[in-house]
Amino acid sequence: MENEKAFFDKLEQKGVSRRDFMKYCTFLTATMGLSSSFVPKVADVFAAPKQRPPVIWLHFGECTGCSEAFLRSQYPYVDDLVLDLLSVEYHETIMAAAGDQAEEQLQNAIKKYEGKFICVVEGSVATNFNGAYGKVGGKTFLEIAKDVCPKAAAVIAIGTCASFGGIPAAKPNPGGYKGVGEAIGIKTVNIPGCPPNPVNFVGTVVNYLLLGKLPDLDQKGRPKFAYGQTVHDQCPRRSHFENNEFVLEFGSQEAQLGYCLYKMGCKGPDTYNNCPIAKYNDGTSWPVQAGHPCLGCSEPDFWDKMTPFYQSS
Ligand code: FSX
Ligand code: SF4
Ligand code: F3S
Repeated sequence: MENEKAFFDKLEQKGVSRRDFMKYCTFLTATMGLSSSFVPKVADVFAAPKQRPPVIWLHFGECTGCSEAFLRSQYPYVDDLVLDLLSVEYHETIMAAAGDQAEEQLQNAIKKYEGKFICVVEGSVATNFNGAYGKVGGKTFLEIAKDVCPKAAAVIAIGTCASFGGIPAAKPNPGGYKGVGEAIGIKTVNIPGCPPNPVNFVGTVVNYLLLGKLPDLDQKGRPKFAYGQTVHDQCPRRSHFENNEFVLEFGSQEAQLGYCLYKMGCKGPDTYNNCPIAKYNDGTSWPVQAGHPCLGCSEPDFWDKMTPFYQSS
């Protein structure tokens, strides 16, 4: 109870009211596909945490957009909330240590938390030429992945690169880049998107803390709560596509939503993701709402399969 008070005092100091926080928890609970009766329990995961799982966050071949998206989460305070919830032992982008000191920190964390830590992987792994196309601290991504991932309690691949190879794996892919699961032959929880929506990562972690297990996954290792339907299935411009009828009443809600972008190359019908519901940037918008066709950024091989982006398939 005392901790809970300290938690809300801390939020208030950041200018975040209890109401704002509950609003976020309601949004998160709905995204996770849980009924509204879970909202107080989801709030407790943050306000009265029972455990802080250790996390080792590895970076391989990528642009760091996934970390950026996560650290500039939905609401400005959510990154702090999640970082408080987890005990992040190693994360090259945000840790103070560098060079040998950072390497030492990684080895110590693996030793101390073997079998207990969550390994978050960002970026894909070069597999050709013994992994020579990607190194950190003199070791190949492949060596690091083989050393660290099998010692984790669970491996979460954040972003399309870590999940399926992503942009580094686009043709001709001389380095033989692959998603981490395929590269070293392990099962991973995949949160694709380039970058992924942070709420899908947070929902996965909260599911683990609240229910003691990882969320249900589809055949591609993606949490069903986020990737169970196509973008097109949930798109507010969809009626226009289905009826193929472009008669809009001036000023109507439909007119504000705009026409279907299928003929401009929208890949929403082939892309499994919850962008129309979860949206980005504080729930402000998402590609199709902003007038841009979906590129299919969360699908395997999207850079090869979905191009040319502005032509319908
Ligand atoms: Fe890949 Fe993430 Fe795209 Fe970038 O790190 S999913 S290139 S947004 O950032 O891995
Ligand atoms: Fe489907 Fe894209 Fe058209 Fe939306 S804009 S209805 S996702 S094809
Ligand atoms: Fe990506 Fe398409 Fe969503 S491009 S962000 S999956 S709308």
